[in-house]
Amino acid sequence: MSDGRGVDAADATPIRVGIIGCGGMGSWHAGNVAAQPGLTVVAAADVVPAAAEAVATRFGARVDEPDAVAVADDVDAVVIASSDDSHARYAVPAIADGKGCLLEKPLGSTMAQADEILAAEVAAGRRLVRLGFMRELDPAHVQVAAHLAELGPVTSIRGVHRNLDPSLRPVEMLITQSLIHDIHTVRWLTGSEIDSVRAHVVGRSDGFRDVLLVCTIASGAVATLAFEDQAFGYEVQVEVTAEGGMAATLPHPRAVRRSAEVETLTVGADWFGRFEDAYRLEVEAWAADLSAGVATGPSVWDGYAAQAVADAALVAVDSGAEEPVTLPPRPALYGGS
Ligand code: ISE
Repeated sequence: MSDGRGVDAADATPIRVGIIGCGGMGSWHAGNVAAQPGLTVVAAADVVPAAAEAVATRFGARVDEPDAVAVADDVDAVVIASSDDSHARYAVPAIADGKGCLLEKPLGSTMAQADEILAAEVAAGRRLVRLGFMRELDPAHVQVAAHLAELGPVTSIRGVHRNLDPSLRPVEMLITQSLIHDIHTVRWLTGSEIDSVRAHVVGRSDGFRDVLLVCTIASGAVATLAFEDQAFGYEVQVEVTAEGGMAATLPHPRAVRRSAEVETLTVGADWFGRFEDAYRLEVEAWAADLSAGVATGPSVWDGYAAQAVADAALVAVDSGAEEPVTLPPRPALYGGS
């Protein structure tokens, strides 16, 4: 990204990619990066050395320290898939160094971390980050967006997001790590900001949690976003009503099985299966970004605006009231005035 090559990726020297954070998501992205003819994995870093070693061995890369990879001279671009609260630590120097970044969502665990990344990219004066809101690449979500373009203004959105997660996460993480996707989906499909949010948290007797967000949207529409942790499987659905009709993703985009008197649709266990195509298409789009020298797709501003909604939702969990979402003016870099 730093030299804005603008050449055909297949003919060019491969762009050298460092993977910062080699857990489940980082190693998944590494596989997609290695499959791109224009990209090559040259460095792998993780605070858990064995995780970095596994990725390095698989792709013939070197193991390095995460802080070093973010600014290494022989790394052109980075995938940042470390823990949420460390995204700013690696993204800020990588941006200052002119590296293209595929940065996992969210921008951070806190608004202060989101602020740091926004300030860094605004200071750089150009978009370097593609943020990992990969539902924008999911074929089912893309079809919903295409239908909505013909159905007129959106009046309401319902999102359902279920995880089958063995660990019990605090409500803060359910909102900043999981519901943040659904918050982004609302902004993306309506093209409008969320003005205010109410939150309802349901604890079950075994400690599992459901979180329901009710969002008012600047366009006048309303969104209800339901997240269920430790559910029966992994599912993400969105249903949108518009003035001219409705569009929805189907719950199970996989094959049906029929045997004597039984028809079965398999429910997946995690996001790697449900969003396999989206993650592959995301890295393909990122490779095109890197060879063109410009970042496209979900932006740092998208991450910032979604984080502001998550932040207001956390206030709403405690207050029980409708909480306003406050956003600074959108910087010119992201289409603001
Ligand atoms: C995870 O980080 C993801 O991005 C998944 O898409 C989401 O379903 C899950 O809740 C998150 O923890």
